[in-house]
Amino acid sequence: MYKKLGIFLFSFVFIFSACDDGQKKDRQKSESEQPEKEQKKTVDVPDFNRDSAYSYVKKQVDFGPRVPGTEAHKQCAGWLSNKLNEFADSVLVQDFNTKVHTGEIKAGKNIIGIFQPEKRRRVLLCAHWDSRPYADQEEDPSLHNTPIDGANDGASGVGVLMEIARHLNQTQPNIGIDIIFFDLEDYGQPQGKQSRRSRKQDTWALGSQYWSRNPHQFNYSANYGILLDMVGVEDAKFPREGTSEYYASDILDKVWRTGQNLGYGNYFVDKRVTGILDDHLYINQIAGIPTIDIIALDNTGSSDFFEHWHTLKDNMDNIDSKTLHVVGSTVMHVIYNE
Ligand code: AHN
Ligand code: ZN
Repeated sequence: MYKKLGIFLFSFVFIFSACDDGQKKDRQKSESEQPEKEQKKTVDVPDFNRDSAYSYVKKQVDFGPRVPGTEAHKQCAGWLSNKLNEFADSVLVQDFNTKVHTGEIKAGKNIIGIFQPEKRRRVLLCAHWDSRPYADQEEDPSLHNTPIDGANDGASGVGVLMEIARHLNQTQPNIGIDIIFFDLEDYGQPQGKQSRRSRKQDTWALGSQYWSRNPHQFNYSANYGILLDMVGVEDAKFPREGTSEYYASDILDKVWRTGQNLGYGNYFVDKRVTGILDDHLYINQIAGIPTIDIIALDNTGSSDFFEHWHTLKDNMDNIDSKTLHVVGSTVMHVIYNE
């Protein structure tokens, strides 16, 4: 028990209270005094800036592959926590050690930004920030041990959330938001070669598994969660993914309806596909927070991942800021309307 607490280390990067609390309270008061009709008026949602989001994606990729244990990973963690701290009320870095599929122990960092901690109603937004150590979907086997840029697979979701964080600092929604950048999502066991007996369980999403068992606050809960994964390719198709449908179909409905009403029906498609093992699985199963995954699959409409998944072509050449905007503005419309 104490041992467990012992490794549950938080480094408080900074806690600062530069927020104009007084002003915030006045704003809330005047809102609640408005007649009911007025309150139902559609709210002004700040404009998600696609160039800003793109620059946050590029910044991460410029560090090099963010593979746990490397200098690029360390440098990027520093940038992410400092940047998030410019926007959030506080940032926590949850350090943990975990065994990966090779049997090695790796150090990971989940980076958590907390906005309006006083609010009881909360939404969790998350993405993974590590990148895969293996380009194991390359045709040429000699490339299978090369780490990938993970521009789409990893950096895109984090870039969108960082841009949302920038707005949360300027315009507060009625709910609290927690943003988590999970580490060690993509260290999963490569498929194929091994026999069935040596195939290991639960080798993906290690940061979210850790956090789901050890949330950053005692008794932490959120009303629901939204995971972003691979949200940066041109003409992305986001299907209704099975794990999300099983645990949180009402949230899926709400987000898809919002995207479709904004004119993004070509992205938020009503096609249902089988469940994917991703960070949200453990948030649903262990933390008990209904959480959906906005995840791009192959845009031909099959249920495979996008074309360059786990290859060296998952780089900035294949990031489209229009898709970042589609996802970012949809999520912003959802949270500013809560
Ligand atoms: C599996 O391949 C079982 N899950 C992949 C989840 C993932 C990897 N998301 C991004 N990279
Ligand atoms: Zn991946």
